[in-house]
Amino acid sequence: MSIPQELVSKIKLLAPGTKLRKALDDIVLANFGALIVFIPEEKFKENEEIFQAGFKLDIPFMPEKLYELAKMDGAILVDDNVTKILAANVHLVPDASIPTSETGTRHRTAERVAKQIGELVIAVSKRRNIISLYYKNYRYIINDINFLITRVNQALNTLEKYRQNFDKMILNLDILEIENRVNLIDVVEIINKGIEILKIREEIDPYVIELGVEGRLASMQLEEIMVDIEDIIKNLILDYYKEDIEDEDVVEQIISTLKNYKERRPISTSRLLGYDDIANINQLSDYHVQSRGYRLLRNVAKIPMNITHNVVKAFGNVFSLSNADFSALKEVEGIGEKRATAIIDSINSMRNKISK
Ligand code: 3AT
Ligand code: 3AT
Ligand code: MN
Repeated sequence: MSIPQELVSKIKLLAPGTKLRKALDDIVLANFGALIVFIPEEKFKENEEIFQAGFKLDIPFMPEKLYELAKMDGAILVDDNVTKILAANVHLVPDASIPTSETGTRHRTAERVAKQIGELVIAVSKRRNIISLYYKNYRYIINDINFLITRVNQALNTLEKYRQNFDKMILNLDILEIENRVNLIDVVEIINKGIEILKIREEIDPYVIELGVEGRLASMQLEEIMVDIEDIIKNLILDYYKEDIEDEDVVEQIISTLKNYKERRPISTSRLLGYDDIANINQLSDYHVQSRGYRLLRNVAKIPMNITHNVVKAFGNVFSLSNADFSALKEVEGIGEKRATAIIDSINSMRNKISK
């Protein structure tokens, strides 16, 4: 489940820690119920047929005021930046032909108004104590904080284990690359694991956003677990794609295709990498491949992309790069004393892993 960006930005408006959320939580606690439309001031004036009766206000938005106004019948209108309360006790008359799947009149009205004017409408149910958000054609029920925290922590635990695994696989690949013993299966399995990690992250992102200030710690942990992972996957694709590619769009395309697969099987991933001739998993296990060196040069030695391209062109693969001497490296355009040293150090540190 991935939530569209335009909806995410609305969910953020009422995340814990915001004044709006404070008011909504108080309304839920007091068992009032509410119907709140968020709308630019001009649009409110232009749509008299939808916003009938009630009384106009022009007061700064404060949680206490919203709470007091929720005691009244009808809808409350707030400007779309949540800075002003525009009106209260308003009778909403949306186009009745707009379809709605809700039952109560408050929720039916909220859904119709959101669809008709394309703005955010929030309904707080008096009977069920839930906050529903309607925006354009979207409908989203705000989750209970405890549920969110549990869900996010579970995902963080899974991600942490996956990342540890991923790092072990990378360490193993380092050794195989230096010894020139990489088979396609090794590469495909790491890429698939990495994509798995990216997907879990995308799934919990909306929950972390919905948690607002309560999600700060989780969000920091998330960043730490995810560090460099997308770059490593991209460089692995540049390293092992069947033909030379420099085009980052091609790489992005492969990543997004892989993400869209329900499950990632080794053969389909190897096909995406351009190896059309492989028919079964056994072939993958003894299909020898060589890295071009993007991952070593970019992730380990921290060489900029344009210069990395030059180095890859000069040496062709990691194995010959690992046997290059200092002076050969310095002949490459963009490689001076410092970068040559960084490359040699990176190769040596990979070699050291083998002896350990
Ligand atoms: P329930 O306990 O949910 O039945 P309630 O207390 O939540 O009732 P009210 O008694 O205020 O809600 O209103 C009952 C119904 O009257 C709900 C709605 O169909 C209609 N109604 C009330 N106020 C308005 C209004 N301003 N505009 C349109 N319909 C309204
Ligand atoms: P609850 O879950 O009971 O809170 P509901 O969707 O069942 O909501 P109701 O019919 O019980 O809705 O109506 C509850 C209140 O919603 C009544 C009124 O204050 C408000 N309301 C309903 N329809 C409208 C409307 N068209 N415009 C303004 N306020 C409305
Ligand atoms: Mn009701």
